[in-house]
Amino acid sequence: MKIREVHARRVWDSRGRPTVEVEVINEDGTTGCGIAPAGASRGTREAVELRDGGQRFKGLDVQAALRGIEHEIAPALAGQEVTNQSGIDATLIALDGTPNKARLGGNALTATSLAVLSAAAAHARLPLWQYLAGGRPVALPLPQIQIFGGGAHAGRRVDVQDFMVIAAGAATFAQALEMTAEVYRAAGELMAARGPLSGVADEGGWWPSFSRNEEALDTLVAAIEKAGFIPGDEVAIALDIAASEFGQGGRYRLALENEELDSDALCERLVGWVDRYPIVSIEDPLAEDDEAGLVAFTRAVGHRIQVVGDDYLVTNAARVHAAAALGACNTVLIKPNQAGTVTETLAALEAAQSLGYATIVSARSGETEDVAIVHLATGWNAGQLKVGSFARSERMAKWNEGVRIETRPHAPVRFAGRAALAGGRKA
Ligand code: 2PG
Ligand code: MG
Repeated sequence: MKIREVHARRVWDSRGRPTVEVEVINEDGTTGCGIAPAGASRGTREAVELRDGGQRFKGLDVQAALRGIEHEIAPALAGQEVTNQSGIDATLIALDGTPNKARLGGNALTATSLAVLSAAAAHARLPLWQYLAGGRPVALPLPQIQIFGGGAHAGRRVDVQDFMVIAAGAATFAQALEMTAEVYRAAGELMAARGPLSGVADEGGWWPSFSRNEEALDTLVAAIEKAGFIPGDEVAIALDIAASEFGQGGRYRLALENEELDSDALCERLVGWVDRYPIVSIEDPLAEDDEAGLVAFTRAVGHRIQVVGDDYLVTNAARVHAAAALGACNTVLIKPNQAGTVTETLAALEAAQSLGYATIVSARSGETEDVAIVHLATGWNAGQLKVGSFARSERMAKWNEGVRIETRPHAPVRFAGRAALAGGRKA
């Protein structure tokens, strides 16, 4: 089936900022849409977003990205076979012509590539996850769900970015959400009991009114217990330290504790947390430029917990191979807009799977109602999914989509469960 038309429009993300939506219309009239999400804590090697600059919307408008789609991408894609995702993505990469997609914009390419994928599934009259699975057995991902949001998503109120839970004891995706709903509510009650509740951070996690990073961990354990679950066994903790945000050149500044740590000291601090708290996963424990630190941390705890590369690996197959050769990380975060096309995203995921790394498909802090990543996580059998907290509809739309896939009539989809986790603590 050939593509007839490609259109672009500006829509708005969960932070009220402009973003790019692309609609692809096939010759048979079926259509597909894709929307670019936006990160706040970004790796330096991510595909670059094209933003207009200037005064309007604090420089974040996307008119140039829209023009590139209308004037260059749309004519190049018209008449191409919609199911030829890798060929179309190669066209997009060649048209852009830069190593980091800076000319046409990673946002323009991501939205276009996802729209083409969704139009191909629409033509096949299949839900996206099923189109991607292509008849292979797949499972619903194990969710990582944020309870407190910090770092760049909460005015750096605490240094650690994501305090999350994993309902390791859940037998189904729906049950994982049920368990998380109880923990999220219990955490909110604990926060309210300490003083005035001050709302939520960018991804819907409770605003982190803590005086130490460890106080957030203590509160999270208390919330798991208050909700009636056994910490670690039924509900475990996952962290995204997002260390590139407060560290560079092997020096890390913990603002809350008013301390400066070197790489070894931060590593030691985090290993101490792994010893004392029911943590099963830590993302970006050291900064993206601290490869030796990432190797050392993985050596220290990689047999016990997940060590997840986000800023460091930026959904890039070559970087995943290089990390594996060094022994850095054992899990890859997969974000389509870090790579910029569906094909490159899949290449990173397949590289991870071939090397025995676990994979987590992830949303961004700036999101929309688009639920494509739930389908990618399921159809690609990624094992895990991270989309922020258990509040706000740009997050809930994705959790609800997982429930729909799991409970579809007549042919329920299996749940990956705790087996999807890397590291020994999954058992
Ligand atoms: C991350 C993401 C999602 P951002 O660091 O993993 O939490 O944040 O989209 O701001 O990069
Ligand atoms: Mg991260």
